[in-house]
Amino acid sequence: MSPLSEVDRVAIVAKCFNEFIIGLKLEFVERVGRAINVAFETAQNWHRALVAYHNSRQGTPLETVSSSPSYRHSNLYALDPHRYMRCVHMKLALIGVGQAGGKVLDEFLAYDARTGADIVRGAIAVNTAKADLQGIDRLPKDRRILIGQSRVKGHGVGADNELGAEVTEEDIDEIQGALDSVPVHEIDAFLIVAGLGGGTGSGGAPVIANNLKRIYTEPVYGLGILPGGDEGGIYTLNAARSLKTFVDEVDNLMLFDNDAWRSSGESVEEGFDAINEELVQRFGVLFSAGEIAEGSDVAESVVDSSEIINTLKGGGISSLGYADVGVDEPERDGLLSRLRGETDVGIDSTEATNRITSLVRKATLGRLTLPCEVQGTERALLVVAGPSAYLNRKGIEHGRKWLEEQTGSMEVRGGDYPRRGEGTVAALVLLGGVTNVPRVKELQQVAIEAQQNLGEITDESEDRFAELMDSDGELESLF
Ligand SMILES: Nc1nc2c(ncn2[C@@H]2O[C@H](COP(=O)(O)OP(=O)(O)O)[C@@H](O)[C@H]2O)c(=O)[nH]1
Ligand SMILES: [Mg+2]
Repeated sequence: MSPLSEVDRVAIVAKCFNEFIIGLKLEFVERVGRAINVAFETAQNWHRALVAYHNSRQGTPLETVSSSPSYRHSNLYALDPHRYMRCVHMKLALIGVGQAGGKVLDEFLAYDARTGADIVRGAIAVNTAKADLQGIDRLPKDRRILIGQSRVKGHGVGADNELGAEVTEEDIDEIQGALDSVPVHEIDAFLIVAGLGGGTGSGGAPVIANNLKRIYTEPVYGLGILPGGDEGGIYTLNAARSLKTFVDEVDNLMLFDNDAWRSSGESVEEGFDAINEELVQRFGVLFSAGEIAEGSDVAESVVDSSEIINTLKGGGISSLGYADVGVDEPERDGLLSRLRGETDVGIDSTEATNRITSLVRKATLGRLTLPCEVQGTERALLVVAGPSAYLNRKGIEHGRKWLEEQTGSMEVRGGDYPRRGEGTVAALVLLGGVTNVPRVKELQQVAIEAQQNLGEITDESEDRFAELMDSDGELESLF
């Protein structure tokens, strides 16, 4: 970090004051108290954005910084009050491949609609099965791309992932054409979602990742769903082969294991709906962390998209943990109430600290999207979300340190995500680059056995069929 020059400091103060006045003017008509809050927060935010950007540029003069195209394309520009400080959170182009990919994509769109998170800046669904594409409610028709029509006539590839990969390759131009309408300058990353046990998603997702990596500079992430153990050998074999391929094509592969999330009792479809909600709640909190919506709280150390990108940077496989607890949302704790000393009324700070540390433990040691050993994780990110009065800095720091001990990693980031309206404090733990994953080892083992069995069964049944048709040379074919 380089120190700010005197000129820069003056420029920042001037700009902040300017925003303060604009904020005042904007809101004066409504209510003076709210105006001061908004102006104060705006100034704070912009100040933070400029200083952070200045530091990241290592001393580039501020004037050059604020007018340069790279600043305008940076996430921090999104904090600029002229854009009404809309977001520093992750903005994604989402590509759902196959049936599971399409349904999870749909659930992400539902999450955005419900919370106003605005994660998804572009979305397409790709499938070989026409019926599956029709089932995606929230995506416009022209964003649903049917591939492989000449080969499978809209009926899907069964669970043949080699065929899935082939037809995706053949129709890659059509997929690319649909992506041309995605505003790539607005996104931070691509996210390709697919179930790895089937045919289309399993085979197609790695092909699409490979293509995106060749064209764009933005990171390409995968979100892969592993099949349940009871789905059978073919699904396991598909998943193991797809996993091996997919992980090499993406910048990071986040995994969700259906086997660990199986819910009993319900039908498979209802079960999947419930699982998809759980899945999207986790990834939704992760990707919307850093969102600063109109009039929201301002935090001490807000997580932003660059921290997620850095945690995912080293590649490999990642897993997510999550835990939350209900709390009463306090009234807005803005400047006026702070001046009146009302900020923490009713919120005990020791209690807030303990709440957070216990949530971090629960999130890490409870059910992860991909069950794995936490020890040996290369990088981690802790996000604590909730009303800002509950986001106690000490708690977050304790949680982060604990996570450092548990993972043995030197690279554990932590921060808060102030948000209102959910009525919860939540801890989200992203384990980037997990190395000790018994489930993956098991999957490979079962897949190898399934592959051998399949080979033997094919050989055997060929023999048996030959025996069945054998007439000791007494009968001749017609031609
Ligand atoms: N979590 C989740 N998994 C699903 C869903 N639908 C299918 N799957 C899983 O995804 C795998 C692939 O199935 P599917 O997506 O239908 O295959 P595809 O259409 O050929 O890509 C299966 O092995 C299931 O485990 C879903 O809605 N949610
Ligand atoms: Mg299916």
